Amino acid sequence: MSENFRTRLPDPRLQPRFAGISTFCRYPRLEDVEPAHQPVDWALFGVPFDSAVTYRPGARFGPRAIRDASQYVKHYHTEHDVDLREVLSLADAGDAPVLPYSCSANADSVFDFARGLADPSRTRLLAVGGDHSIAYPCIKAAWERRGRPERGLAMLHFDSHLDTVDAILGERFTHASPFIRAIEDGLIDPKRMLTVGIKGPLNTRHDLDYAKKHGVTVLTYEQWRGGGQRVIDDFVRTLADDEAYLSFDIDCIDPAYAPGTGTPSHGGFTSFEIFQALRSLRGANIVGADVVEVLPDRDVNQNTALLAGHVIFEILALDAVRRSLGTPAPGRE
Ligand SMILES: [Mn+2]
Repeated sequence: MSENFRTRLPDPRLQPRFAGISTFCRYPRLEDVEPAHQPVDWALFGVPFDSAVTYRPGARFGPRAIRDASQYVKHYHTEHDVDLREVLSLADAGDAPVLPYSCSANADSVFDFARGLADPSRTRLLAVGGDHSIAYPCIKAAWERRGRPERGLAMLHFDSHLDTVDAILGERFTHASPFIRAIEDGLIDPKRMLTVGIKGPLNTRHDLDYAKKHGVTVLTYEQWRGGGQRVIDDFVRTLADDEAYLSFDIDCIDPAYAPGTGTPSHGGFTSFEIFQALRSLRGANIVGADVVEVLPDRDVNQNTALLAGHVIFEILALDAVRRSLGTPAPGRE
């Protein structure tokens, strides 16, 4: 085991990947991180909550399935030429305490857990859902941990859906509402929000009105295919060092590649294309993230959970490559 690794991981040639207790990507449990590697740069945690869904339930089993599937996620990124272990101290902080019988009480519980986790000023958080409702308390925690920036965080959002519905059946904290709540609270700046991957039919022609009225940049999957990558490139260039939160709904990927999700619609990113799109965010200053909506019971082969593990790897690699290129990260100057 090399001494200059910031994350100490079991050697797969000495301890096979199929043995031992599963953590995300085999990262150490937060309480097992040695003092030299604290505070950790990123703490991952599960949020096994799916009571806020509008269609298929089952995302509460996402964190466990992703921990299991991600045992085979390795650590050297060939395209970015960065080894996550060398640059980042990474840990699995377990699961947030969830309250499955109330969407709003659960949001409070997840926020209370996330706001104080590890070192709030230096450790960034990546939440693994759970349904997309869990993004709201996680965005709120990221905003608070970054010192409550007045104009809010920038937002990079991958999804089939806008998730800016005001209320469904009287509930305001469903998985269709995290971004309207975050915009209302000033946690994110809609004028620095990019949503990528919208596809499939919507309920009405007015479903995009709220986002467009507030200045969200919306890039449908078809637009991305038709040369829209330059919209992402321009957006990332304009953001420069602005602190951004990345929210990733696995349903932006085509159900042919990620069938295990709750509100599937066809005609989306292939797994290779989503890696291309994520890699193109290189340079963005990502201060918090989530990966949500994996329903392992809908995917007998667990491809969706493995893909989610790779998406987590891609997100962390963006921060690793940014730091390894010498761009100072807040809290680590
Ligand atoms: Mn969503």
